[in-house]
Amino acid sequence: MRLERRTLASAQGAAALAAELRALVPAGASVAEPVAAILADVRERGDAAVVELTRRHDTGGAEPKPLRVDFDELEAALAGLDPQVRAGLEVAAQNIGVVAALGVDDEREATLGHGQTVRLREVPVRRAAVYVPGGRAPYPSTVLMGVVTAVAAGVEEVVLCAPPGHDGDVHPAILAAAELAGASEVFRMGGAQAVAALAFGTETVAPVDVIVGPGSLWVQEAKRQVSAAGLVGIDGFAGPSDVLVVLDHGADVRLAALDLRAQAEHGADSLVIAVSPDATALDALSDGLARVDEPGAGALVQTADLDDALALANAFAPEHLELIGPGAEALAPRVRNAGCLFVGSTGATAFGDYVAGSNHTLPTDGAARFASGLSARHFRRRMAEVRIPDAAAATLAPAGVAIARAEGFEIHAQSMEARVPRQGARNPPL
Ligand code: HSO
Ligand code: ZN
Repeated sequence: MRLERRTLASAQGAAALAAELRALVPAGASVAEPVAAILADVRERGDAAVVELTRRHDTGGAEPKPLRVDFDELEAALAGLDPQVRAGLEVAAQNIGVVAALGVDDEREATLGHGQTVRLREVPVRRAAVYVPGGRAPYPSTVLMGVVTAVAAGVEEVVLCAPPGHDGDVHPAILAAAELAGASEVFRMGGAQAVAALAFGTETVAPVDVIVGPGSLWVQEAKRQVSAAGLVGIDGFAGPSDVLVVLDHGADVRLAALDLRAQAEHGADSLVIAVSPDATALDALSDGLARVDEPGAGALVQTADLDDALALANAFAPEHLELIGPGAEALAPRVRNAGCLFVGSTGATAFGDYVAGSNHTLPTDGAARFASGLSARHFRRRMAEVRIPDAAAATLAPAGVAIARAEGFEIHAQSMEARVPRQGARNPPL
């Protein structure tokens, strides 16, 4: 692992150092143009384009199996799953479901001073898709994070898609997890072509309202383009994964080292950072991590105190933030920007990756300043439902009419006035 040493002299330098740390993982080249071409191709040629691109990019030229996975294939995959893995996934699904249900807000209603009622209703989208990468390793846990959350949000049709490998099929662990989580349809497709099929629809794939989930730069760019085109909602842009661990004096360095290595297991573009006022802890980390095999890059940052460590954490807005050591609990309420916050020495990020119940599809690349981890809210929208009794119309109209006329909208004004009940008179005819 490549770990650089840095010092943060004062909290004022936090933003600049955070930017420098982000730059340790170089950004990928833009794929906007080729992705736009794939989107256009799938929009025009549907299934045929998806299958052709799958053959070219995913199956190494081999004929892919049919786009839609049959129900009995899903059942067989679940039946064939190692019982211990299945038991683990069941624990995970149960916990993810409980937390996802917290994201379903109660309806709220206000009766306002003029007598009208405005109810804020929440409705799930009808059909949503969860994208799961194929790549080096299949992540059944990511299937659960998306599908269980969508189901808990009340989505009627939850579609899962994942690219097939050279055998033409999706990894059985992904199929098993999809079945366990209650996906209604599974498609063998990946990359930008999968996102295109989900957004535009093809002969086999009905279009969806929302697409969530991690994936390659191509998948993320495709999601960005179809969302910018106003076709679907998305969860966000998933970049390289990161962790930042804040160690107080007396923190267990061995545990911190394991969590940094666990993050680095995700590959060469993962970013790992330890921040501490304790130079001895950082020295120990430096020694311990110099010889480990995991690829990742990152830094060990010394700060004057825990306050400065927190300033750096908030400026960096990590995907995963761990606070370990005696000062962790007191620091926690002051964290503003993190995808998911793990408080205390037992709070390994790995628990959150699998079984804690919190979601592991999180904002990366500093997006934790403004974005949230995947939750039921990504699958639900809010709308106001308005009722205006006659008496409210009478008292609201003068206010509304004045604004409408000031904006030059005479018919808006009349539309409100026409709702004001008149004593003994009828509304004028059309
Ligand atoms: N740490 C990853 C999630 C994951 N870890 C899946 C293992 N499997 C992104 O939060
Ligand atoms: Zn992980």
